[in-house]
Amino acid sequence: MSASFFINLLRLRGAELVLGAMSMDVIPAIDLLEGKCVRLVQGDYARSQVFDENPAAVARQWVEQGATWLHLVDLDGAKVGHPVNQGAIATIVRSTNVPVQVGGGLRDRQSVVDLLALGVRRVILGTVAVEQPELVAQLCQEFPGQIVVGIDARNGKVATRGWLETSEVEAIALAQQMANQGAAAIIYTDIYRDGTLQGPNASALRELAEAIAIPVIASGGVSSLTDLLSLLALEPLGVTGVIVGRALYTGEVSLREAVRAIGNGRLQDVPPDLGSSAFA
Ligand code: AMZ
Repeated sequence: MSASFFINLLRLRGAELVLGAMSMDVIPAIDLLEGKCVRLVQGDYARSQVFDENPAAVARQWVEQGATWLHLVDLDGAKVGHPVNQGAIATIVRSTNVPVQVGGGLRDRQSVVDLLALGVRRVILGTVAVEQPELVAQLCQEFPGQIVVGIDARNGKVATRGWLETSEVEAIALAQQMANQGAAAIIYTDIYRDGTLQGPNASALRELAEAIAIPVIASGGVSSLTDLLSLLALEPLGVTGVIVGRALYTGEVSLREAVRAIGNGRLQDVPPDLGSSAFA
């Protein structure tokens, strides 16, 4: 076997490593209200719009179009304080083959255990991170890698209980505390931007990502491929994914294009010298 064979093999492995290390998850959001797939504007339950009566069909469509994760929110659950849409969630988990993360109404250990037993890969805790941080610490120990904290901010302060309340807790301080307690990642949502197609809050995301060493997933406001590309500047700081909602449902963003632009196997990461010689 020639030396050039091994050199080319090494180059390919290098490319794989680069591709593996540098890819941002584009995560479609499926918000569930009364078993249907809806979108709200700025989290306002009075401004809900039904996009599809069959969330499992929506989930399958996103997977077909290249989703590597799905983000599910039990909006009824977030409002009333316990899971409500488990039926729809179970159907989605059963009928898709990508990992699913779920938040909304998980306020005690049993709700978390029950969702994980359905095959949900990661759970998202919001309100309890503010109200019972010690429960989050316990759950992080019990389910390492599976507890993600959702920090939903209004002017830098954390909102809770379906975003119907705003606490005095600073988003950054809470993120640092949760990172120290073992959270696998922080999902940061800018409430004023959510469902409004105004673009993500890049400065808040930068500040957050610089303050913690665990991955940050951006959420809220994505309106275009340009918005998604702009997030790549934050990737070296640890922004590893982005949740997209309304823009996918209105067609402003094509999931396939988004994945091709910033997701797994994106073209800009192939090293320039990995030309035809490597494949000869
Ligand atoms: O849109 C809303 N009003 C809303 C929403 N999307 N309220 C809560 N949530 C989501 C959070 C997080 O993923 O973004 O529910 C989860 C937090 O729920 P809880 O019950 O833990 O606070």
